[in-house]
Amino acid sequence: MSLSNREIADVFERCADMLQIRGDNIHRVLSYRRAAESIRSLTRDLRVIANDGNLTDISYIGKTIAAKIDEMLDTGELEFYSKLKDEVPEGLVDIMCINGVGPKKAKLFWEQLDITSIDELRIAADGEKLAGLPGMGKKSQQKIIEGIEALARQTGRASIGDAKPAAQGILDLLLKLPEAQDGALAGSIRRGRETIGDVDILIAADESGPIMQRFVTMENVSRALGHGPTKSSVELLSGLQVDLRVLPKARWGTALCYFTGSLAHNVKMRQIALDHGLSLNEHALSPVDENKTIIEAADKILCDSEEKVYETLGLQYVPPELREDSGEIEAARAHRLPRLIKRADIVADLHMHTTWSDGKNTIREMVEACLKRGHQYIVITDHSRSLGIANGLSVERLLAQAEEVRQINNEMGETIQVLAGTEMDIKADGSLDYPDDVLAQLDFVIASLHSGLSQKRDQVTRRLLNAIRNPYVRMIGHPSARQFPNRDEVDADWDAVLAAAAEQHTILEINANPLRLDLKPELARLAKDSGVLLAINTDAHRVAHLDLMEFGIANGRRGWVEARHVVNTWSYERFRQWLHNIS
Ligand code: DGT
Ligand code: CA
Ligand code: CA
Ligand code: ZN
Repeated sequence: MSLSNREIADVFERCADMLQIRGDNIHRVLSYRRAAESIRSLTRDLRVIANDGNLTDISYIGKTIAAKIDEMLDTGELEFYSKLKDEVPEGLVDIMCINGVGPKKAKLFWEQLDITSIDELRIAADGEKLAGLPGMGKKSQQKIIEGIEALARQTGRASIGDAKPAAQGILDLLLKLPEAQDGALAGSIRRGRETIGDVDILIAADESGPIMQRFVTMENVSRALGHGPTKSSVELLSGLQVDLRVLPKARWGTALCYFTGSLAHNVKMRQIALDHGLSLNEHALSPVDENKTIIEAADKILCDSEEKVYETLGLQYVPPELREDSGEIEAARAHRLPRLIKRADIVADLHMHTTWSDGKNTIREMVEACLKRGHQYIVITDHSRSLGIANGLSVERLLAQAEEVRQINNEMGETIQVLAGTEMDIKADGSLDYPDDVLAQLDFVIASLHSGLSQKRDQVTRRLLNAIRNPYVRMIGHPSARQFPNRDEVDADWDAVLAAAAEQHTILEINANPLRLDLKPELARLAKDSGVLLAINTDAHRVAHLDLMEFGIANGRRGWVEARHVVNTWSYERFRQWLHNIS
């Protein structure tokens, strides 16, 4: 009966959709949307927070929403939601998931044709009933049919690991056209989100025709969803949707800002602009009168760079990964934004696998590849014995591997330091997979959860604390064990885990694999604020995975992480000293 954080967030999200269909004030709609987002990014169970009476400490949760959370936790239901459902059929929320159908159209179909589900909409479209509606036509009716088909093929949000290379490929292709003066990825990809709803690309050009033409006729397009002079959309064969906007270079700054988002960041930026007597949109900053109406006679301020937009509003430039309205605007105003970590700060990778367990390349191949990528030191960390499916190493094999690692390290001389380690399983019963006298023979020990992931909170917490407190464990790998798309993070008392990690100087990993990105940004931010050391590692199972580092960096940046919080930015000398001092 008791609802999870995710279920409560879903209810608020649906309330927002229904309020929007009903035509409620946008601020009211947004308040539910933001509450849902805020709940999704929580690191603690709502039940626990509610018991402490601290719900209103959560960002975007005021008294009204807090009372609704309490109601759902107590009864498993929400009267407000039930009443909304009496007023606005729930199926309309599903209809709004169709590309090109917003609240206005959903309402139109409902009021004019009594349509309350995607199936009914499909029947109406096939029967040519939509074309006659106000503002609709044969073309928009056909678009709806295609939208329904696309939705049926869609499998939710794409991983950034899939979406980003695809998006970059398209951007590179368009930038080769002579008309293209500049270009960038925008939207959630630019902000480095873990999953991507659709890809947003911007190109600066005076003449958009040839660019749009090239875009809708790319080889990997399954269908064009729209083709116009300023905006076109396509669906790729992979199912991924891509929006392209072409605009004049003089407006590049405002456009890139606007289409990078997030929506919540934009809303706040617009408010700040109004405080300066300006209206901000994708085209310009325009002077307004006291009624907030644009003064047509006044000169607009065009911004050809994002820097100029922020500067005009008296703000420090905000890196895209921070644009989530989670304190970045306040920090930018005080010129106190963090100096976020960059790829160039990383000089090591502390987590990778080889053919000794479930990796695809030998130790030597991994070492050579890391040398090529400029790493100063790395640790070879294959799986431990209880992980049979991953060909985990027995004690004998582990020690034999360590010997081979040291031999290769000698051969490499000063070019790169190769350390012998393990990714040891924290077993379901809470014990560790190797005894201490074995761990003592290794240079670096990771402990990770791979099984018993649905255990109760106190059980999982106890396992993590036991690993953190072991004198040989230096790092916890992918601490929450989440995996996209469908494995949720473990339920653990993160306050206790972070406190113990800080006290024991045990590193918590930010696993860079785009299917993990674990610690998640919110937890990484809490961790560094609690004095926990972090490391950003690829967990590579083959040479190509070593290039996934950029996703871990983006994830860290979303968690406000700086180079000084991350041990694999340290020189080898400093890292060696640190290992020496704590053992
Ligand atoms: P996604 O695609 O779900 O992963 O997330 P985004 O953030 O890429 O969202 P998307 O593609 O719908 O829109 C791209 C950006 O455009 C978004 O981050 C903010 C901006 N944007 C979209 N719609 C609106 C709007 O109605 N008002 C404002 N101010 N900005 C908007
Ligand atoms: Ca997008
Ligand atoms: Ca979009
Ligand atoms: Zn691993």
